[in-house]
Amino acid sequence: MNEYINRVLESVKAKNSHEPEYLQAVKEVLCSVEHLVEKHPEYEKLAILERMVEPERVISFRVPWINDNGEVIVNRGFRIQFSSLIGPYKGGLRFHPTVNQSIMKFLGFEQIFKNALTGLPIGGGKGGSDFDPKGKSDSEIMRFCQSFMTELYRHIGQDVDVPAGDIGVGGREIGYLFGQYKRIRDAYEGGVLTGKSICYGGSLGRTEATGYGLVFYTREMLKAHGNSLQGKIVTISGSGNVAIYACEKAQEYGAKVVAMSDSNGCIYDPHGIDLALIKQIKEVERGRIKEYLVKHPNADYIERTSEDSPIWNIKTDIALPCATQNELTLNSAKKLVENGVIAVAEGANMPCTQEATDYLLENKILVAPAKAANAGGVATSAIEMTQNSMRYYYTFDEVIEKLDCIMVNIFNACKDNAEKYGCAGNYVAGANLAAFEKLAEAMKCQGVV
Ligand code: NDP
Ligand code: 2IT
Repeated sequence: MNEYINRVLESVKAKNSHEPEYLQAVKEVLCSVEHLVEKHPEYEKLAILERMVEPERVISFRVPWINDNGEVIVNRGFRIQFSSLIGPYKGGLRFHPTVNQSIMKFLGFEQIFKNALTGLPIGGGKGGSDFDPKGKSDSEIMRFCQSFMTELYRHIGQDVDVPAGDIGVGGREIGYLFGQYKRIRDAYEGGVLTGKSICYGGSLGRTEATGYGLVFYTREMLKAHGNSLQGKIVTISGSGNVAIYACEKAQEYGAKVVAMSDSNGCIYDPHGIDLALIKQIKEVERGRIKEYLVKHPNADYIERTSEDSPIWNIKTDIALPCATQNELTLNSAKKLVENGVIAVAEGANMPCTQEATDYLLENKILVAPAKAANAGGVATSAIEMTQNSMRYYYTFDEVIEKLDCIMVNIFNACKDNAEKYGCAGNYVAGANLAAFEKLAEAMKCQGVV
C-alpha cells in the first residue's frame, strides 16, 4: 500500500478508533485510489487526503420533547457538515435508535463522493437522531421534529446546508421540519429542505427517485455485460422508500421480484411480490411485512434470527440490498454466489460489509456500489432545489428523464475510471476514483481551507 495513504489511514484509525462504520467507509475509499494518488504527488504536499477525511464541522445537540404520557424524553441530534467543496452541504436525516456519531460520519463521508458523482453542485452532509419513530403517534412525531428543528435551524439554509430524508424520515417528517423552520425564520426559504410534498414545493419524482435510479444504474451495468433485467429473479431487502420504488421499476422492466423484508424478517412470494399490497402495508398503515400473509397466505414468511438476513438465502439472479449498512455479510455473499447471483446493486448506504464486497468481486459478480447506484435520490433533491430557485416546476416525466440521464452518466464515469486505472469491471473502485479526482481537483483550486 502507498506510504502516504497508509499514514493517513493509521492516523484516521488512531483518532476515530471508536467509530467502526466511519473507519470502514474511509478505508474502502482510500484503498481504491492508490493509483490516482501516485499519479498526483502534489496531493501529499497539499494534504488532500487529510482534508478529505476530516469533517468541516460536527454538530451534536440535545433534543428534548414531551411524549403523549406527558413524560420528558431527551434524544441526541446530529448534523455532520462534511464538505462544502462543490456546493452547500447536502444529505439526509436519519431517525433510528442505532444512530450515533460513527454512523453519521460514515454517511456524511459517503455523501461527499456520491454527490460529486451526480455532476450537480452539492456538497456532502448527513444528520439525524437516535429517536425511534416506531410506535410513536403523529403528534409525538410532530413535537419531536419541531424540537429537532428548533436547534438545527441555525445551522442550515438553502445556500448553506440542505437536509432531506433517510431511514425514518419521509414526507411527513420533512413537512413538520419545514413548518417549524419557516416559523422560526419568518421567511419562505423553499430550498432549505428537499423531499417536500408536492403541495408546498416538492419535486415530482423525488419519492420514486432513489429506487428508480438504482434500477436505471443496474440496467446500464447489465447492458455493459450483454444482459438485461427482463425475466430476471430479483430479491430486495427492506420495504421502505428505496426498496418499494426499486421493486416498481424492476417489475416494469420485466423482472420478477420474489422477496422483500423488514428488520423482523422477509416474505418470499414465488409468484412475484404484490407491490400494491406492500405499499398499503408500509406507506399507509406503517405495518410489518409479515401482514403480507393475510392477503397472500401461500407466500412464506421467514423470521430473522441472526445477524444474517434470511433474504440472502433465497435463490436470485439480482440482489438489491435496500435496508441498511452491513446488512449483507460474507456468509450472505457466499450463499448468493452459491445460488448463482449475477449482480448485487446497493440501494442502501454501505449495505455490503467489506468482506462481502471483496468476495463478490473475487467471484466476478457485478457489484453496483451505493455511492453511485443510489445517487438518484440526492440528484433529484438537487433538481428539487433547482425548481425552488426558479420558482417553477418540472413534470414527472421531465424529472425522471433527467434522473435517467444522470444515472447513465454516473455508470459511465464508474466504468471509464475503472478501465483507466486498470480495474475494468470493478465499479466500486471506478466510483471512488471518479469522485475522488473531481473533489481533489476542486480542493486544489480553492487553496488551503
Ligand atoms: P425507510 O425508513 O423508508 O425504510 C428502511 C427499511 O429498511 C425498512 O424496511 C426497515 O425495516 C429496514 N431497516 C432499517 N434499519 C434496519 C436494520 N437495522 N436492520 C434491518 N432492516 C432495517 O428508509 P429508506 O428506504 O429511505 O432507506 C433505506 C436505505 O437507503 C438506507 O441505507 C438509506 O441510507 C439509503 N438511501 C436512502 C435514500 C432516500 O432517498 N431515501 C437515498 C439514498 C440512500 P423496519 O421498518 O423493520 O425498521
Ligand atoms: O443517502 C442519501 O443519499 C439520502 N438519504 C438522500 C439525501 C438527499 O439529500 O436527498
